[in-house]
Amino acid sequence: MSTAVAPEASPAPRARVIPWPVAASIGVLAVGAALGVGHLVAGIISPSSSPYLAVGDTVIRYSPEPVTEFAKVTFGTADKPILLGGMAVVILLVAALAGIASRRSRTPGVVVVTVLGIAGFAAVAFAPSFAPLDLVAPLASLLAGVASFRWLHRLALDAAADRAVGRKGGGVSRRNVLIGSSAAVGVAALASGGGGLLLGRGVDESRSAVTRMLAGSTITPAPPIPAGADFAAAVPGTTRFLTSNADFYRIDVALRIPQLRAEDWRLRIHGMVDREITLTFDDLLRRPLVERTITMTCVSNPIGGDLISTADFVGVDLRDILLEAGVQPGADQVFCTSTDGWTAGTPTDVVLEPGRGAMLAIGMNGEALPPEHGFPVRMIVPGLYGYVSATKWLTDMEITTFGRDRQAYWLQRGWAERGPIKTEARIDVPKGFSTTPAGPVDVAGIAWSQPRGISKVEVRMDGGAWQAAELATEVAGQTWRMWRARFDLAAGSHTVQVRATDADGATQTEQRADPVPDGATGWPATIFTVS
Ligand SMILES: Nc1nc2c(c(=O)[nH]1)N[C@H]1C(S)=C(S)[C@@H](COP(=O)(O)O)O[C@H]1N2
Ligand SMILES: [Mo]
Repeated sequence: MSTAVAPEASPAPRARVIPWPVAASIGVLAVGAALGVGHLVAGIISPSSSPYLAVGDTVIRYSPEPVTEFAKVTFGTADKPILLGGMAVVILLVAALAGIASRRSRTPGVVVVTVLGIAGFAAVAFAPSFAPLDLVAPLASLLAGVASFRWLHRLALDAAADRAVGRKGGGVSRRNVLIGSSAAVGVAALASGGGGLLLGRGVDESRSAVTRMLAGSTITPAPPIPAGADFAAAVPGTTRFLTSNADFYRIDVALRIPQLRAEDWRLRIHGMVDREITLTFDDLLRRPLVERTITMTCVSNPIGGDLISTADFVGVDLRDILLEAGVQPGADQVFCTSTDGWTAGTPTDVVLEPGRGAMLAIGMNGEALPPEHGFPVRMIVPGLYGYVSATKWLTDMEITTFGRDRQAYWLQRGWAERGPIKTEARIDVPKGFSTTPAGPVDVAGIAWSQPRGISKVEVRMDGGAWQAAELATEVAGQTWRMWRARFDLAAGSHTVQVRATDADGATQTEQRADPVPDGATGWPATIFTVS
């Protein structure tokens, strides 16, 4: 020591440098605290106001359509966890770099943490379902991030200064204060994030209660499914007629499944109606409950794809409700909004078609709707693709026109205004590029043309003559229908093709089309080998 001045009064300036691993940890801890606190406060006030989830939603919203389509097809339902996980890695990496850039001065770190906080703030503020109270969570998140960064940074500088002059200090060293404080921030970040997740749990109880209520209610049942409705027993690998809830395809843009209890649910029906109606869940239970077997289909389903499933849905008739509200002349769009801000526009004439069976569904395959399929209430219109009709977590229904500035989510992204389901078929067996032993070869699959139904399915092998497939017992026009055929084939490579004809005699087109803008078309083909 060449100086007589006390080290704490004037430490050598060069000595106050935070070692880089400590600096990186401070950045990560501060941003972790920001994310956790934001999630917790959002859990208390409004789950969708979590800045982390709002940023993820924004990324999806502004991703070009081919990117979201790619993610949907490649990762299926795992696309959101993968996005959120990737976001976490990127954010924490940025946080670590911000920490390292702040080894001497806290300014770079404070700036980066603030910019991240503002990004979360903006994502919440510009979310489609924004309400002013939603700003509390991102604000708390920003403050928690900046405050923890400044606090830990100061402690780290102190500890660095001590280390530079080799001071051990009596009692609690400033190094230990830093370690203890860092641990506290880390634990608080994890606990608040976890607390935010737990706050959605009241919904589980609400769902169990609805399942019990449905079991005790009088429901007009759907006609029983005949034994011959599928070939699942006879031809292994083919589709079962009813899809279990766990296997039912899922498509939505919700990062976090909306947490809405049945007792808190309201549906406001307004706009071009004679009488505005607000329905509670109890109101629905007091109406006649019907069960309908319906095959739902996603417009994004590629030829041969599996975005199609069938279930027994229980709910109330939507046509009756709209007749009570009194739809005014010219109102050609039923514009629906879900709690997460997603929207769909359904043609009014289809909803009001007497035999169509449009419904507000509350039950699915003998239980309350699963959360991911829209608990507590969703809409279903047989014969329309989901994006124009099947709003999950439905809370608002505005009767309006397509012409006004009410443009639904996927319309803004280039998909068609009306989404009638196209007549299509799929080959389930044999699987593409599989090898089948010589002998009779079963070819089987599904065909659909909701709400008309299927009258004929034809199959041809290696470009030969079309021959009629055997059809399973028809269940209803608004469900799929299974088919099968048997061929004696020589060893070698074969290509089988299929085409379906609807109840009106129209055969599905051979013309290949992508799902965008109104559903894929073309005759499916499967190449396989007989050994
Ligand atoms: N709230 C909400 N409802 C939604 C969607 C959505 O993204 N958000 N996606 C729609 C689409 S595109 C389809 S195909 C169906 C799928 O319903 P499912 O996930 O229950 O199979 O839900 C529709 N309802
Ligand atoms: Mo869809």
